[in-house]
Amino acid sequence: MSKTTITAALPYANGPVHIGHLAGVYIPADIFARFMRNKGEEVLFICGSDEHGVPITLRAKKEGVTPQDVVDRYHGIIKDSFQKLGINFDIYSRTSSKTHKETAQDFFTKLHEKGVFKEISSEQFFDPETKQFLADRYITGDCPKCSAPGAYGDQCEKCGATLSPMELKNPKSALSGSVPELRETTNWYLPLDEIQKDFLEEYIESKKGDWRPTVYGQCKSWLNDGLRERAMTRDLDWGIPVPIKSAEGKVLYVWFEAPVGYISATRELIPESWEEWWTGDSELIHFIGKDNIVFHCIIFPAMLHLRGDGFVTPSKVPANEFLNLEGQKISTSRNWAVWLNEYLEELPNRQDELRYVLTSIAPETKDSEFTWKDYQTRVNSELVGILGNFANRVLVLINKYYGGNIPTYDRKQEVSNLSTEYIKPVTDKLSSYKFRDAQTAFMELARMGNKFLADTEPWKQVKTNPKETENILGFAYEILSNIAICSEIFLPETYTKLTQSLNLEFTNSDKKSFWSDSKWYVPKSDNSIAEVELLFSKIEDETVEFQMEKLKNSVESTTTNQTQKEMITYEDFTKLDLTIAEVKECKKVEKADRLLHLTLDVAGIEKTVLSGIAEHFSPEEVVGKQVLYLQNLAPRKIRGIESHGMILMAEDSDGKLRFMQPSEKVNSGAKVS
Ligand code: B3M
Ligand code: ZN
Repeated sequence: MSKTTITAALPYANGPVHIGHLAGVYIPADIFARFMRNKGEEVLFICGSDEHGVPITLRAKKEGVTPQDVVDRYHGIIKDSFQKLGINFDIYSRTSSKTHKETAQDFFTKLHEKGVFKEISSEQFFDPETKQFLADRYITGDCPKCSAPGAYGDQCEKCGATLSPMELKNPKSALSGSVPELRETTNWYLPLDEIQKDFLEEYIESKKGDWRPTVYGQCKSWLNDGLRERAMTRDLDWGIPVPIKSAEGKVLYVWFEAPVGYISATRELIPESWEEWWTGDSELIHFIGKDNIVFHCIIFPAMLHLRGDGFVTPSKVPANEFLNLEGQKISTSRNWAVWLNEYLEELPNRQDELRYVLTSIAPETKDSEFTWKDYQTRVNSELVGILGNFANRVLVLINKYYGGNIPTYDRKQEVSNLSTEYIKPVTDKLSSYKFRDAQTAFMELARMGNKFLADTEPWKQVKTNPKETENILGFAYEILSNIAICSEIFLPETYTKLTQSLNLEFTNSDKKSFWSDSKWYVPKSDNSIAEVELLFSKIEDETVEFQMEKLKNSVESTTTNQTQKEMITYEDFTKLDLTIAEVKECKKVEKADRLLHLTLDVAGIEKTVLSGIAEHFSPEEVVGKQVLYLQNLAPRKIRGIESHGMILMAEDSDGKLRFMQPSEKVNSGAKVS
């Protein structure tokens, strides 16, 4: 039997995981790994923390701690929260481990010895104060496209333009604030342009019709654009040192070594025979989000192919799209997220509810949406109303009529029909990585059970037709047993509860028959059920209200902090000439919807200002107000009118403008400092 190595993208250890990560990667990966294991396949399920890369050093800098402090904190939180959610990795490792460092350096050395890399010198920004080369994110300046200040070397967050550091106007080092210098540096490049022709074109073509169209399509568009060589080393100090003498001070590019983290985790788990899981006829399956496709479908396969030594290349890459939250993109920087560790604390013993809802809405072929209202509806109407309700009715009736002993019963239903109608749809969907549909097919079992009881009404004929009642409840117990065995891969906590209540232990051969042969399970009838425990309880409105309030508050607090601009010195501040002025006259500006033309009195001197507040205030509302006025702002001609200075306004979270006024009337021209 061939081995299957299943990997899940290594989460950056610069924060907890959130529901977008879970729906996109970790829950589908866990369902699939459980399915494969229960089929009797030889499976390894691999993951770990991705502990290098600029996001981690940025967080460390922001918190005034070391990158190692950051990754130590979050590696623990992430590992613990995955375990509590029942994400059943065979190993959850980390890329700051010794084994990973050795494995990644060895991988690089092997490629280097084969002469794979191109050594290319180029000019990079260097910080003369901190004496280090600057990664793109460490350079800020004015955006060349929209002139917004504070653009990064790789992207302008204001207009979204993708940039290169050389394009920035007035570049500055984000580390020291000094003006960076251009210095020559050499790095080792993977010649993706050459590999494209020699290998990648054919490799990607071979996935046509097999990989999801979104994944295959994205790879094809990169190939059609033509791949370029890509640096696999960086001038950074946090990462894995490049194992070449002449590469002092350089580290391996995080996206070179992170995928090698799957290999080093395997090596850590099975030191003596890890190669068997990465060579020969073993199958490699990567679960990722769509933003990681290029690394897992282009770069890593190229690395594995060039490495040779029998290394296999990824056979499946079921990448998901993105999950949105309450109508907005999930944003860790704006704290617009539902964090797994917080969910587990605030909604204890509701792991399966989260797994169920996120699988129901998983963004398998297009972006999808999580709302707390929908979460409540699905839990209350599907888990409580259908699955929990059926289980409870069967257990209560068997306890009530037979003291908990399962009656011997004559089955009228054909096992082969039941297998085809109810089990095969689940296993077929799982085999084609359609986890949403697979879970829907699983829930069909409970729907069928409820209908069976409603149609046969055992409670009505228990006195008049006891034998028929035994047949009904005996088969109802059989349906519930199939729900139990099936629940293990979607709802592991529910599986534990059901096997306890039903007093059932499924053997490996039971599971293999169910999952590999898609065969309906027939329980032994000389059995008795244990205590009846409700599988699920309702989500109350208060829970939804609490979570919505929490989400709203967390964004406001972050947004407030977020708008803090670059630090200025006291000297900078003293240059501002702020004063209180009085509005003497005010009128609209011809053909300019947003502008008002104001005449101010500043200690008896008249000043003309144009202000973009016409959509918020009428001229009448403004005349007579005392306003905060910046009077030494260089005059600008707007619509042919010379505007002197600026009136300062506060913008509320709902976008409304408010005047900044003294708490009591002061004389016009009063200084503000
Ligand atoms: N650390 C996760 C991300 O891009 C990234 C995955 C690495 S998998 C080798 O969000
Ligand atoms: Zn811009």
